[in-house]
Amino acid sequence: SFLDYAPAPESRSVLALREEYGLFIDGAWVPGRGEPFQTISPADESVIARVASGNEADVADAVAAARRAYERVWSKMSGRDRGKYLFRIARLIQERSRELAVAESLDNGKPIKESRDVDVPLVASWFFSYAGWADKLDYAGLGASPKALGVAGQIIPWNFPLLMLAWKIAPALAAGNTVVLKPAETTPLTALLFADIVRQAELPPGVVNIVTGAGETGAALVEHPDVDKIAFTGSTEVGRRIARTVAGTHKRLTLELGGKAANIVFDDAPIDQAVEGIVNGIFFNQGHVCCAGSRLLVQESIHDEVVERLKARLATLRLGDPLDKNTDIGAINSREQLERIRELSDVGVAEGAERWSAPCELPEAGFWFAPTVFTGVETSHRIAREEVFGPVLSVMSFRTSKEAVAKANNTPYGLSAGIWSEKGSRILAVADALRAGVVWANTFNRFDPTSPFGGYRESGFGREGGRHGLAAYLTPAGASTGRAASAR
Ligand code: TXE
Repeated sequence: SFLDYAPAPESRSVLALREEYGLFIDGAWVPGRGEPFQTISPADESVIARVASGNEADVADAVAAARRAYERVWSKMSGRDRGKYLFRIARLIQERSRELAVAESLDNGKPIKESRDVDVPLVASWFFSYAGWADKLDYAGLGASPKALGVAGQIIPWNFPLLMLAWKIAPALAAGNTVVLKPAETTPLTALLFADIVRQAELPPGVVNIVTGAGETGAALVEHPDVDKIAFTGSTEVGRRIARTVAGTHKRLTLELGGKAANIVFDDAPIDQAVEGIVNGIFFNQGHVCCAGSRLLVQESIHDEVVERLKARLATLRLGDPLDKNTDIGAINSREQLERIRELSDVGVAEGAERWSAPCELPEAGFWFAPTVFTGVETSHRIAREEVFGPVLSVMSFRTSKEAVAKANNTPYGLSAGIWSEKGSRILAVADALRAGVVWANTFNRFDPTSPFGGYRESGFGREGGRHGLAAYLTPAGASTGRAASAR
């Protein structure tokens, strides 16, 4: 029957990978001066490729190339022409979508279903959306003829490697900036394939530069005096360090950091739909999602029923080979992250919460963690307060809307939240009272290039997406940028 139908898994043979990758600077591949590193598949720990590491001098070369490209070409080009390049990139991403999806799943460990149906289509939509903005900067909300900032330094994490690249590069280029981007050290592959796309699209050399490496490479980019803007997505700890470094300089800064989102289910919610939303909210991408619904708040009268249905649903999820089209739960991105998840999960048990893990067999090689649900969680428990960034859900209950809001807001973070209810008035009132940058109602983890995304408090500041995301790379006409001011 059709239920037995098992599509052939994707394979790395659709990729034409090189054994070694250099840095992409000024439109060309150059060797890095740092110690090269290997990028591995977290599903079986096999080596994918050797990747160059950029040191301070390499970062300086990349910034110089970006500055030249900005001054000589990109800032002189009309918005319409910049838009044409962005449209071209978007089309190339669509044409090469299968290859990009396989590369992403291989390097990151996420199920091919997700990279194929979520990540890569969103990447294309981000470039399409911002391509349309390139000749409409007057509508960015900063008055007529706003100006680009100059050279943007962009540092991204490993959970959505290509999508985070798109969130950073698309608005920056549309607004007329040039960029130096540093991918995360465990997932450089799709950024390197993107460099090929940049070449294929015949972007002027230096407009996009990709410098791979670890934290030190990122730090060199943050410290470089000729960078005008830093855009960072990653841990709160590194975000804080970057903010300190940038303080007192002319650099503009946006930070997108961690989260501990509440997913609130009221007793009038459509339960089947809510259970799917809870699963998607926390187990999508193995829970490596800054806006993951990691705290489930369920109204007391339906708590037991929701937990029971949730466990039954989790028992049906298939964990395994990220390239298998039937896989629902892939690999944890790195050994370090797996250790972090294990440690916090054990703390959960030690602090008195009840742990349940989905009954699935974990492969021997690679990094794996079964979908896990904690019940009996107290607001003081570490699993209720700290970002686990893995497939671990903490369940708590509440009686009234007021209590739900108080519990949801009881966190140092403020990135996202979800509400499940049939009552529109309740949804509006609760959404208004939640301190979160994004609130979903009867859905979760939905992204769109026209919606601003970003947080409050320790989740960072600034918005990405839509007009606000564009404005983050612009300055009003007449307002001199820090760099121009300091040059006078
Ligand atoms: O993050 P890092 P890690 C959270 C999540 C996770 C934890 C640690 O809770 O468990 O952070 O993850 C670069 N100057 N998030 O250690 O180190 C680094 O090379 C400049 C949430 O992987 O912040 C990588 O490119 N850059 C988050 C990027 O910063 C530096 C996504 C992120 O890595 C640097 C990722 C430095 N001093 C983790 N040190 C989210 N918001 O989605 C490192 N980097």
